[in-house]
Amino acid sequence: MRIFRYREDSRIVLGVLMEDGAAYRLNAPDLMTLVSEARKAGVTSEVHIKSLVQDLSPIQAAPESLALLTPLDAPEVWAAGVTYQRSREARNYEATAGKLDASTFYDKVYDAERPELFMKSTSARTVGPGEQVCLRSDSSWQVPEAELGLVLDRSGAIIGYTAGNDMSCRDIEGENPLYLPQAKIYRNSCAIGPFVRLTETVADPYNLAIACRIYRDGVKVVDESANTGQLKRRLEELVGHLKRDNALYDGTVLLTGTCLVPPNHFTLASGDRIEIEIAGIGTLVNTAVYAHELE
Ligand code: DO4
Ligand code: MG
Repeated sequence: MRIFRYREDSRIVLGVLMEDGAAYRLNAPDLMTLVSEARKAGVTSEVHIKSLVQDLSPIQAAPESLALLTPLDAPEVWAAGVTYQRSREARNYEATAGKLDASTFYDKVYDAERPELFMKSTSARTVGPGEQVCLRSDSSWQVPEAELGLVLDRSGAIIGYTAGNDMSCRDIEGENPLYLPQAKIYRNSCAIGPFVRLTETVADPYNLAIACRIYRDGVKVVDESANTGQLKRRLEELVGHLKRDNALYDGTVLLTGTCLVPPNHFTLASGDRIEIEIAGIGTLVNTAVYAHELE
């Protein structure tokens, strides 16, 4: 069961896509309201939503044909780093190709008890499906990072899963790890969506195929795939560190790190179409442009 939002005229509408492919318009303002209604009723969100749609007629259009938005307004997006061997190798490569040999930081954090966690985005910097993500004008080595996103409530409970893009500047981070915030946080540097799949409807979050495809002028120039089974850490472990002596807000998203890095010679160009697909969760599509080109 997957929750989405779309724009209809000037209104934001909440929808649900059921396992049989039928989609319904929900009479609720947002995902977190549904979750708290379900808790009050003592049932799972899945059971609650099934009861809400039982007398409704499905939406005639396929969700993908609607004006999809971020599935929720995430007040904060956090991200984990170097949680996959592929990311560790990529960081070591970019750090040693730059001015500072910082490989030891990435190797250490991969094995350390404490994971790398960083503030990735605020709701104003986070875009949804079909929107433009930004390239930095001061970087010449930029990539999307395809990541499984956890949608959390204020207690750190995992409400659902979404697809995320942790846009990254490999040259800026590679020059000096202290530049991480500039390599990671800037205008439209994060995308999430289009769906949140409810936790109780995912059989095994450690067995989700993830793919990242990039098209330039209609030609596929990157086609990488991996699986969340390669994740070095448990999801609860990442959340446990995130909430330690920290305040979480309902709808916070935690991106769990990338298992997909384009080949080292690749950098994004303006106009590239980025597709991030997580099996059973959804496909997030965005176009990359420089900030001054934003529509
Ligand atoms: O260490 C830098 C960030 C790593 C990251 O974003 C990732 O592994 O996904
Ligand atoms: Mg990342």
